[in-house]
Amino acid sequence: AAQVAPPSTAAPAPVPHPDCVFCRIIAGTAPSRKVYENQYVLAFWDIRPRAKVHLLVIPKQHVASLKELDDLSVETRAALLSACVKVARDQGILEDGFRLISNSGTNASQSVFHLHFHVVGGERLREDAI
Ligand code: IU
Repeated sequence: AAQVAPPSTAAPAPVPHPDCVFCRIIAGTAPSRKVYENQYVLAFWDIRPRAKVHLLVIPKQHVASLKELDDLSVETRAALLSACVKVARDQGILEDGFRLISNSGTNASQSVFHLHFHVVGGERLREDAI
């Protein structure tokens, strides 16, 4: 019988964006404290944590911000949100409550232009913090 390859479920290899620090973290050429990774996303500690738990969840495929969300595959979009909840649960901050933030663009003071979600908790957060 002819051999038929099973349909591929692998995500396409991420295309690194030149001079993007988060693309370097994904490539392993810049350091980070990783907590979770799958074929679509990576989660790691924010280098300057502003709460007891402060993680970043990013897509492996480079897009600058939520403005470009539709450039990501539907699998990646789903994986991003699921990973945010998973890392919150793994850090033990799901029950007491946590915050999920993505600064997008100038008015939000976005500083790294690779889409990322801040997963913040582990303590009582001020209303105007993070
Ligand atoms: P912002 O939402 O774009 O303002 O957040 C960028 C975050 O990336 C900020 O909290 C930094 O501390 C964090 N960060 C990091 O974790 N590792 C890095 O190498 C760099 C920034 I540059």
